[in-house]
Amino acid sequence: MIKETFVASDPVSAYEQAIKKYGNNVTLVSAKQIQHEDGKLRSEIVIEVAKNLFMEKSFGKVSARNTAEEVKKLFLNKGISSVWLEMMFESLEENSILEDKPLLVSYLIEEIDEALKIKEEDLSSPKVMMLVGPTGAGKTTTIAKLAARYAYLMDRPYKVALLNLDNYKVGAVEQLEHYADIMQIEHVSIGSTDEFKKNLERFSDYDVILIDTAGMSPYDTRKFIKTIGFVSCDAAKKIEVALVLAATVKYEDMEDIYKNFSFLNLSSVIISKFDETKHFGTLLNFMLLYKLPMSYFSIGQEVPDDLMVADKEYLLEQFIGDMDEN
Ligand SMILES: Nc1nc2c(ncn2[C@@H]2O[C@H](COP(=O)(O)OP(=O)(O)OP(=O)(O)O)[C@@H](O)[C@H]2O)c(=O)[nH]1
Ligand SMILES: [Mg+2]
Repeated sequence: MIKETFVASDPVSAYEQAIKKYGNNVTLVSAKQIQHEDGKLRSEIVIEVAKNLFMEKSFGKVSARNTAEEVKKLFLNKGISSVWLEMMFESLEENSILEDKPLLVSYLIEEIDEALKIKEEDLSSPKVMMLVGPTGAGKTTTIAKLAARYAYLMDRPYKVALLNLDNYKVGAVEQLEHYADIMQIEHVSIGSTDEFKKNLERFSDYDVILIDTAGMSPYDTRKFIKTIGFVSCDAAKKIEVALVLAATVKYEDMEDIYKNFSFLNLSSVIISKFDETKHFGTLLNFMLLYKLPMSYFSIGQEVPDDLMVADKEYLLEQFIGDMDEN
C-alpha cells in the first residue's frame, strides 16, 4: 500500500479529492488541521491506496503522453506529416495503446497500410496505358520493362504495341526503338493527334498499347496542352494514364508534380528509382495524403528485371527498415 496526502480547506473537500482520484478504493489513515505558511488553517488527510492503483493514477497519464510524443516524433522524423499523425492520435485519445510503444508503432503502421491504395494489374480486357511524368523519371525504361513483362513474362504472351509521342528529346525515338527491336515488339513514332487516333485503331485488337510521352517539368505548359490533346482525343478505348514518380523527389516537388499532372486524370502512380533511396517516409506521406493507387515499382535500371507490381508490404518493409536503424 502507498500513503498519499491530500490538502484542502476542510477535511470533506480533501477526502473528495482522494475519492475523485481513486474512487472508493482508499482507506483513511489520518486527518488533521495544519497551519499553512500564509497563516491560514488547512485540513490534511492521509489515505492509503494499493500500489498498482497509485502508479496507474499518478503516472499512467504521464507515461502515455511521453510514449505518444516519442512515437509521434519518430514518425515525424521519418517524413510522416503532423497533419496525419494528429488525426491518428486524436482518435486514440485515452486509449491504453498510447502507453505501449511497440504496439502504438505497429498500430500506426497498420493504419498507413490500410490507407495505401494499390491498382491491381489487370490484363483481362485490352488496355491502353500512357506513361507521363517529369523529365528523366524513368518513363521510357519502365515502358520497355512493361512491354517485356506483358509480352514474355506473364501467364501467357500478350500482344503489345508501343507508341511514342516524344518527339522533343534527341534520341528519344531511338531509345524506345532500341528496346522494341530487341523484344520484337511493334513500335510507332507519333507526331499528331490524327496519327495517334489512327494507330490506336490500327492496334485495336492488341492486348496492350503502351504509350511513351515526352518528359515535362510541371511548369511546361506547352507540352502539357499537347499531351492533354492526346489524352482527350476520344479514342475508342479509355486511355489509362500512369504518372511515373521517382521515390527520390522531395515532398514539395511531389505536390507540384501531382497538382499539374492530375489534369491528365491519373489512374495510377508508378514509383520509379526505388533503389536510389532508403527513405520512404516522404513518399508514404504523399500517398497517405493524396490516396493515389500505386501500380508498379521500378527498382533499378535493368530491363526487364527491375520492375515489380506495386506491393504495400514491400514499401512498408523499406519504411520500417529505415525506422529500425534509428
Ligand atoms: N536507379 C534507377 N534508375 C532508373 C530507374 N528507372 C530509370 N532509371 C534511369 O533513369 C534515367 C532516365 O530514364 P528514362 O527511362 O530515359 O526516363 P524518361 O522519363 O523516359 O526521361 P525523359 O524521356 O527524358 O523525360 C536512365 O538512366 C535510366 O536508366 C530506376 O528504377 N532506378
Ligand atoms: Mg523518355
